[in-house]
Amino acid sequence: GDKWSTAFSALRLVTFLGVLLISLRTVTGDVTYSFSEEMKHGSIVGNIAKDIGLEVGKLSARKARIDADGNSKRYCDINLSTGDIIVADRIDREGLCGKKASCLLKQELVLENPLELHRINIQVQDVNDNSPQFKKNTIKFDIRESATKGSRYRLDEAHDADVGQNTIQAYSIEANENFRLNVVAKSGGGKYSELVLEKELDREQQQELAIVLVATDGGTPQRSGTAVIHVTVLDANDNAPLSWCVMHVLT
Ligand SMILES: *[C@@H]1O[C@H](CO)[C@@H](O)[C@H](O)[C@H]1NC(C)=O
Ligand SMILES: [Ca+2]
Ligand SMILES: [Ca+2]
Ligand SMILES: [Ca+2]
Repeated sequence: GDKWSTAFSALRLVTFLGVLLISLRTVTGDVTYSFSEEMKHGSIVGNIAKDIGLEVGKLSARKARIDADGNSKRYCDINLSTGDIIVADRIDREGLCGKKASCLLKQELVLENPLELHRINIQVQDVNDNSPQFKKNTIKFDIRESATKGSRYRLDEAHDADVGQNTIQAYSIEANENFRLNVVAKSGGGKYSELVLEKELDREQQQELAIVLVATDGGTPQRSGTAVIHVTVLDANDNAPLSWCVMHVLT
């Protein structure tokens, strides 16, 4: 009936407007480049004229320019005499994509007469520009000399803003008499480490220990970060009142 034909005309209008919008924003194929973050201003990402098959001489006449795609910033520029896409603003993978394994930066090439858009996808490659870092420079433990061999002490994790091989791959401690390091892989990815008591502590011999803890990434060149583990050895007698208390409650 009438309702149906009205609905049908409305649908046709919407479709028509949709087609009109699409044709106004003709996107003629994407161009994808793989490019490292942190390259200096003016570095060449690729040659867009060659990649879309447009004569370099036509770039100026068609007012070729780079626009940001969506709400991203404009990171690139075009050299109208060569057709090269060049870096115009710092591309920082960490700032753009954080811990995401893949980082895609979208820009757009705009040509006029007739209007034509080419999407430029830049797959931003990580560079090892961050070192592992511990939240605190010193990690403190008070350990009683009565602590038994095999006792474990979990250490703070270090953080590295890079991804993949460029993030933390290993932890180590400097050689010492009392402790070894155990590295534990977390179920959700990442690693933490713990001190394991290998030789029991003796307060008479040593009241304090300082052991350097190192976190290293797997980048080239490799980067590392350190923290110092301070162990204060407490007298075994210090826990006497506590065990007396426990005994007292138990009896
Ligand atoms: C464009 O490229 C030419 C040739 O490499 C160079 O001489 C010129 O300085 C470049 N222009 C810009 C704006 O980068
Ligand atoms: Ca960076
Ligand atoms: Ca990085
Ligand atoms: Ca790193």
